[in-house]
Amino acid sequence: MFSVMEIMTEAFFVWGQTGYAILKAAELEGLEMNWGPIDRYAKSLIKEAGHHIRHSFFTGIEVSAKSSENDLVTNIDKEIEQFFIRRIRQNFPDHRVMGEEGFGDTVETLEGVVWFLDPIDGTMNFIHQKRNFAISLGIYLDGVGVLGYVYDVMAGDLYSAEKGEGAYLNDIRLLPLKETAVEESVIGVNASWVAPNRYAEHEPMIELVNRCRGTRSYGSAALELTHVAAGRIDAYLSMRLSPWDVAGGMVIANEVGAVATTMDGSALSLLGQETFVVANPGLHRQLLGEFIRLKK
Ligand code: 2AM
Ligand code: CA
Repeated sequence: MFSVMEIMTEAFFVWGQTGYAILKAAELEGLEMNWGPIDRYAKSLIKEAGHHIRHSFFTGIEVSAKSSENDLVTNIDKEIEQFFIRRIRQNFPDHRVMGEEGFGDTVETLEGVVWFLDPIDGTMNFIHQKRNFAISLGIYLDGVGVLGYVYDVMAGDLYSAEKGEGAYLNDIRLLPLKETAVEESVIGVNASWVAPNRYAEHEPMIELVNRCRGTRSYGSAALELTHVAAGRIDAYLSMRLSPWDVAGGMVIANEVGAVATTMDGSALSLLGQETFVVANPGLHRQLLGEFIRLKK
């Protein structure tokens, strides 16, 4: 049974600005924000965008370099971001969007509702493998993650979560994480961070790689977060991720009891590039205590 608020909010998708006025009036009357209709709308946008991405393999993909030869973007990344932003602005004019390709808003504070969007997380996989990439979307209210989505486009798997309501892979609820010691853990880590790098001492990372049960590297932070949430790997760490890489996946991982922080143990600011580590609570503590030594 739909609540009055849900019916009014749904109407707003159909009536555009008129519906928006109704929604604002309802908010002003002190009704609590109901995320159900936004959740359904976000899922429908993601599915439509996924269809467009899969179709792009038949129509052609133009690749260009951004900051370096290894930092790639395609016309599809840009088109998908513009598709989301057009729809979000049409239906939620007072929400802001932070997107990787720069078509969204310049977000310097997290007040209100912010959508963090990576239209294609794992662009290199998209280009080279034609799989193992995702649409990543997180919807935050005043800096708190409320809705999170990671859509594995080629597998057709949608990971989603609403704060306090559990995390799902399609219709299947994900189970709470189990604690694991390093010796019985599979760690998601890119080889770059085991080689000398400017962010963290690599010697303890070598020890981590030697002591853990195994390592994996999937090339999409959003998907690696879902692998942690689904218990396929026990931790994922990276020295440099952007808010749109992790915002959606963090809502999902939080719902199964994972801890996600920067490598110095603080909450992510979600306002710029940061170090990142996510794991079950005990392993997270062990990683920070024994294996991560940040350079000054
Ligand atoms: P992307 O594909 O959206 O660029 C690869 O290991 C992971 O790190 C991907 O999630 C990738 O996201 C992200 N990534 C790659 N280069 C990055 C950079 N310069 N800053 C932040 N994240 C980056
Ligand atoms: Ca991207």
